[in-house]
Amino acid sequence: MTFHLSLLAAVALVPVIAAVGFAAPPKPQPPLPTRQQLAWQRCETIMFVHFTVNTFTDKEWGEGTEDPRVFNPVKLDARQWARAAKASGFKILILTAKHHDGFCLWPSKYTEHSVKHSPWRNGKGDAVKEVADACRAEGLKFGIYLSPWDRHEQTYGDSPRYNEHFRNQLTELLTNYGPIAEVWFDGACGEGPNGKRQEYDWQSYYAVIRKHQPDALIAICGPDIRWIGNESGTAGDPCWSPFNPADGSIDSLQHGDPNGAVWQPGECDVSIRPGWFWHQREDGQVRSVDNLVDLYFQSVGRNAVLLLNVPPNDQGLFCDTDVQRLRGFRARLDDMFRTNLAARKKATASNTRGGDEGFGAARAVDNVAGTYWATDDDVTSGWIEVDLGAATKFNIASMQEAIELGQRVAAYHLEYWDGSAWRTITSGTTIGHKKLDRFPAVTARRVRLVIDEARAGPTIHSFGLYCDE
Ligand code: FUL
Repeated sequence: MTFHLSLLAAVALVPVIAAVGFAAPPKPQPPLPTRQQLAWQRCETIMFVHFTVNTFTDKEWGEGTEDPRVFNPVKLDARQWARAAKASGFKILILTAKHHDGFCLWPSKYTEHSVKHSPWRNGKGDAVKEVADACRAEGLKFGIYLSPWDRHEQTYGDSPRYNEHFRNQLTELLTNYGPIAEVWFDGACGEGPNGKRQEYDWQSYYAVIRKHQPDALIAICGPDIRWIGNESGTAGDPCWSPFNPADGSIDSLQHGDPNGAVWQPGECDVSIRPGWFWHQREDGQVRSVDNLVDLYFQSVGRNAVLLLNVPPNDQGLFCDTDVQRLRGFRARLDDMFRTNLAARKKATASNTRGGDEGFGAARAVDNVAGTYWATDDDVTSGWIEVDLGAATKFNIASMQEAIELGQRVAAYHLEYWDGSAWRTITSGTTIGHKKLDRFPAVTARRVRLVIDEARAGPTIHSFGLYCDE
């Protein structure tokens, strides 16, 4: 009996399968992100923390001759930093373990120029450990900035010896402080006391990282994440994650390269204040909430990651103003993106992969991880239309590609039906992980995201409409 029923069911299903079809997913379009790059991109906002002797000497670049005794952040509370980062939606915190002045925030075995000769915690302190622990306690990932340029270290300029010194310090940081999500290498380089210019052995540094922290991403002077080409928090438009590392031009850093063979997404580093380090005179120059929101749109909203620096003061605390602005920033974003007006609304498409609703337009508005609208392989342009059910006002659009299959879209526009014709609202180039557009409010019931050009059939993970008033 059971057998007959299931046979019947199977027979009944045959025509349905034939009519609708179960399509295979689209072939990935290389280059592709690694699992670690994908997780990193989804973090969206990362906090940078610049802290060293400069915090006490009012400098941006220390000379390397600073007396370690100037370092005395008597109220240092890394939990305060981590709480502020967490509460404002940051997912990773990157600390300057050593800046260009060479002063180490941890008691390195390889130098005397560190916290161990400071009065802070009677020379028994380890700021890297306190920050790493605080991050973990708050559920943040931890990253390190380690400046290759070291204006204190005597072996600097004696290339093989300094490279070994640098690898030793890197090893300390990578083996004593738990998982490291990101290692940030600045490219600054100078002459050592011997009058010679240091030649960094990058490949050997990378090997140390891969050995001890295979999940860590190596940023800027490294293969995994590219610098966006400025320190103003603005990605290019277009902004491709495919990249051609042989082309180091600012233009290519800004925009990436649709024909690039390597997946190297952009990171926008910028400070909440004019300087990277805390200066009392800049206490009144903390970015406003609106300005921070603009940064978010220009970085995360253009397929990059925002790396926002918040410098602790000479007490070892984030200033109240900075904390309030961070809170305001997150509150604004939460308000803006609270209600997706397109969510689970009726959606149709110009083409659906194999006629399979598993790749239908509804997947772009279902708010489910891992689903997306996809077209047949030979179809590289087309649209999805959302019927909002009633005339609805909106002024922000959010689009996301399923970048695990590669970045594809090169040009798109948004349009609405005004009762007699389709009218363009806004147009753009790349989408990638996330593209955000703001425009004068439109009130409409039917809205289309039109993909005008793509490197392969588009795969749209999400399409959202919001009203920010
Ligand atoms: C630069 C450094 O010289 C600045 O001091 C800062 O650390 C910034 C993030 O990178 O190149």
